[in-house]
Amino acid sequence: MALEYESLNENVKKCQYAVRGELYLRASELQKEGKKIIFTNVGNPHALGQKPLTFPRQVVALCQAPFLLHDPNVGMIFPADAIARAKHYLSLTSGGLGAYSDSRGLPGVRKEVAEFIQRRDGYPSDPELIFLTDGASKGVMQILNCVIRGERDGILVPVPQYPLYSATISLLGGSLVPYYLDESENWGLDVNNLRQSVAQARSQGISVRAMVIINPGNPTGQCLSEANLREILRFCHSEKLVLLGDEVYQQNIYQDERPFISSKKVLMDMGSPFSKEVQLVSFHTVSKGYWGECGQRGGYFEMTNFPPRVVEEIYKVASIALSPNVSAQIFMGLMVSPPKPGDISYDQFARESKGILESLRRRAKIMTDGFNSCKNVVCNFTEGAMYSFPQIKLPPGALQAAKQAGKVPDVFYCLKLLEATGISTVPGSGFGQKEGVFHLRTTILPAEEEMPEIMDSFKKFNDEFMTQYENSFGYSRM
Ligand code: DCS
Repeated sequence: MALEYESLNENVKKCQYAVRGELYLRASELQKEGKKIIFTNVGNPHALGQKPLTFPRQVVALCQAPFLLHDPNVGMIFPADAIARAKHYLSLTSGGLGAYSDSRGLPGVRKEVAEFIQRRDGYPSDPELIFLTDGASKGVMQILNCVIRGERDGILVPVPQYPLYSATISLLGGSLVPYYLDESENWGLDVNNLRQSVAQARSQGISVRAMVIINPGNPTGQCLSEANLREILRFCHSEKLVLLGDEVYQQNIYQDERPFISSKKVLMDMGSPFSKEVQLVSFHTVSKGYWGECGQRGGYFEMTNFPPRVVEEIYKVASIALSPNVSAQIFMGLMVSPPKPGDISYDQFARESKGILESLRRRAKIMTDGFNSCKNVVCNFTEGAMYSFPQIKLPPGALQAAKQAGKVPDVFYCLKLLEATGISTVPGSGFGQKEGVFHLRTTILPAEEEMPEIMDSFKKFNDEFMTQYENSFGYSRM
């Protein structure tokens, strides 16, 4: 039978991914018609003008074109430490970047990742339990694939969440068990809510097997405290849940009260029995932080407290795809072992990375302040990650108009915003919402110098929108 829409895998049809959904498609159409679009729907820093860090690109360029290493002029174009590093990475491969690696990634790079984790957390890390992946996404998919056996297997996922989780769970035919983050508590996580979510899922015959945390949060931007992480780990221990710690934004921190602390470190600090029993998978990427190398597709995951036979099976699953991208593995190696003080490239690397992070910190503030100055909009401060997630309090007139247009209210608002200003956002419903509450997500990535103008144009649109729809009914819900 031919593959028709009707005969597609139902799980594929059910699966939704709003980050590239209706808003994105309409924005692409408008762009083709010649309208200037500000794409803030995807956390894709280089697409919004962020320059690549010089050192890693020099190293990977040399790895891609190894004949340059034999050119007598190579030392005039590339610094000696980049040349040495390229030779080092090529020596770890079995035939350069054109050869498959082991399906877990190059052993030498996995060792560098393990050393990074050990330096970061102060606890040993075993390269045999680290798998390199094509971006964190592929790692998340591999692990969920191993966990989900059918629709009665549930995964606890924060709401709002990044739709990689909801989409993959749908695709694999599992059940998403939501737990709600508390917006009025700066998107904090209340363990009592978790208990309720699990109890409710169990009463429906669902066996809850794993829990996802995103720290720092996407789309919510909060940084979890050490105490909160401890509670979560204790909860996973008592409920026998695998914790999936999505820590892809660990370099993106914009406040000083709560620096990033990894789930692995907190778990190890808790000591026995937790440190020996809680099963944890931690994910990281080269796509975020001050690297923003989304197109390179580099990531890793580290497994803690998994029996060797399970690790073997996950290895088998990874082997079906033969090998993660080898150039991406080198980016990962470079990210976890960047130039050190005293290296020729250190000053430039430190200057570039500091410049990006400081600008992101300023942009986080400009955005939050901008949103909070708008009528019927409230926004928690972006403590970390790359997004702002303002709540939009839509008046009844707007809800009515959205209904007439056959749109979900936040989609209606975001489409109007796009048409009026060219700002392409993602409606909050794409990340999950409480009933009757509306948000949008925007990245904090537009160029800093363009930020005031973008926020002015947002404010102008929003305030006019609110006035129009409040007046259309003569009253406001607020
Ligand atoms: N986890 C989270 C929480 C993410 O936000 C993303 C990407 C990923 C994993 C996957 O990243 P990589 O596969 O590139 O490593 N975030 C998307 C987003 O919300 N906007 O842009 C991409």
